Amino acid sequence: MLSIPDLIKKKRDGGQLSDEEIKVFINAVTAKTMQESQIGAMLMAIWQKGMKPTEIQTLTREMMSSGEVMSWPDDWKTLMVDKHSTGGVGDKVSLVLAPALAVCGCKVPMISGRGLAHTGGTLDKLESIPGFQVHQSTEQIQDILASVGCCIVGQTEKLVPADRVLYALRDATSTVDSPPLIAGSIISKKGAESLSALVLDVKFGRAALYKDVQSAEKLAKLLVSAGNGVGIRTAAALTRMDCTIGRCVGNSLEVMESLETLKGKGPPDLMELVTTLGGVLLVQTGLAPDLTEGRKQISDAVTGGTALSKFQAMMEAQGVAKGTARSLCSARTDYYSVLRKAAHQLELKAPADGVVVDIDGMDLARVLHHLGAGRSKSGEDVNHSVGAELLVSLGQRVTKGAPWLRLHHEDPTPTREQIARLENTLTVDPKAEARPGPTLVEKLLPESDAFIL
Ligand code: IUR
Repeated sequence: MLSIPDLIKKKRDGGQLSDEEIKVFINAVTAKTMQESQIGAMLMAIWQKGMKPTEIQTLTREMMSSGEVMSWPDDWKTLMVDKHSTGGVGDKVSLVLAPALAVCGCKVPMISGRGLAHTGGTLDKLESIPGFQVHQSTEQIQDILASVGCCIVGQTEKLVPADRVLYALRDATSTVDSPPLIAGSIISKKGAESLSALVLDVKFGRAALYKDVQSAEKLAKLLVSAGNGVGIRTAAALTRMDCTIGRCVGNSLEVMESLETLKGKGPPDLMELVTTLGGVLLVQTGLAPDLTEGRKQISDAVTGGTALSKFQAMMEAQGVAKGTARSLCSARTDYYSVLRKAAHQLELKAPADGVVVDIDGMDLARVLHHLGAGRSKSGEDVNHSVGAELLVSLGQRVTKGAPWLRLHHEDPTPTREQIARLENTLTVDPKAEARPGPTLVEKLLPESDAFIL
C-alpha cells in the first residue's frame, strides 16, 4: 500500500491512481488523517496532471459515499430530479423550475449553494424572503417532497463531507478550476441526493466561468460522463451567458422577477432556460415523450399559475408565514410590503438614440458585488436589497435620455467611477435595427433525437 506522500508523488509525476489509491485519499480527507498541506499538494498535482475518465468516476463515487446517501420511497425512484448551473448573472432559473417540475410530477430535492463573488446564489435569493428556512434535515426534505413535491435547501452537514474539506482547500490553493475536481465536487453531491435524472446548465461567455463554447463543452462532457457513471441519467445544456438572465440582478429583485415569471409575465430568455432545462428532465424521467412536449408541460405549469401555487406551498413548508407567502403570490402584490427595499434608487439615462446591442453582465455584476449584492469571503453577509433592474432589453430601441437601468443601493453609495462603469455596460448602436434578443441555448448533450432544439 502506498503512503500518502507516495500517492502525491504518483499523481505529481503524471501517474494514474488506482481505485484503491483514490479510496485511500478520500478516506484520509474525510477522516482528517491527512495534513492540509498534503491535501493541497494532491489537489495541485491533480490540477496539473489531470485525471483519466476512470479516475474521475472513482473520485466521484468515493466522494459521494464519504457521507450520507439519501434514500427515497420506491415509487419516487424514477421521479427524483435536479438541475445544476455553473453560475451566471441574474440566474434565477431554480426558483421557477423547481415548482414547475413538481407540478409535472417530479420530486425535486434541489440542493443549492450560496454565491461567492459577484452575486448571491439561490439560497441568498430565497433568504431575502422573511422566514424562508434553507436549512432542512434529510427527514424534513422527505416530508416536504411528500407534501409539496419540491424544496430548495442548503447542503446538509452529512452530505459529502469530503467535498467540504476539498472545496475550502481548492479555494485556498488556486485549484478551483480543475475539471476533474469540479466534476467530482458537483456530481458527488448529486449522487448523494440519489437522483434519477440531472440536467446541467453549463454556461459560456463573458459572464461565465468558461469564456468559449469549446471549453464549456469539454467540461459538460466530463460532467455528463461522471453523472451517468454514478447511475444518474445526466444531460447538459450549453447556454450563452454574456448579458444578464432576465432583467433583474440582486437577491430580492430576482425573487420579484421569479414571482412575476410564475405569474405568467416572465422575460423570454428566462422562460427559454426554464422550459428547455425542465423539458430535458421530463424526457429523461419518461414523463414527456420528446423535448417539444416536455417544454410545453413546463411552460403550461408556469403560465397557468399551477407552479406559482407550488412555490407558495414550498415557501410555507420552508418556514414562511402563510400571510407573507399569500401576499407575495397574489396578482397585484406590493412586493416591498414584504421584501426589503434599498434606501436609494438611481436611474441611468441612455446616452443616444439607437438600439441596445450589448449589456455587459459581468461588469454590471462586479459593480453590484462592491455595493453589497455579493460576498468576497465565505460566511460574509450579503445585502439582499442591493441590485439593478434593467429597464430595456437587448435589441430594443431607446431614445436619448430615457432611463435604461435602475440601481438599488444603500451603504456604500456608488462612487463616480462605479457609476461610469455601470454606464459603460450599455452599448447603443444608432444604426442597428430593432430585433428580438438572442436565444441562449446553444446545444444539448448528449446530442440525440430526444433533444432536438
Ligand atoms: N459548485 C460545486 O459544487 N463545486 C465546484 O467545484 C464548483 C461549483 I466550480
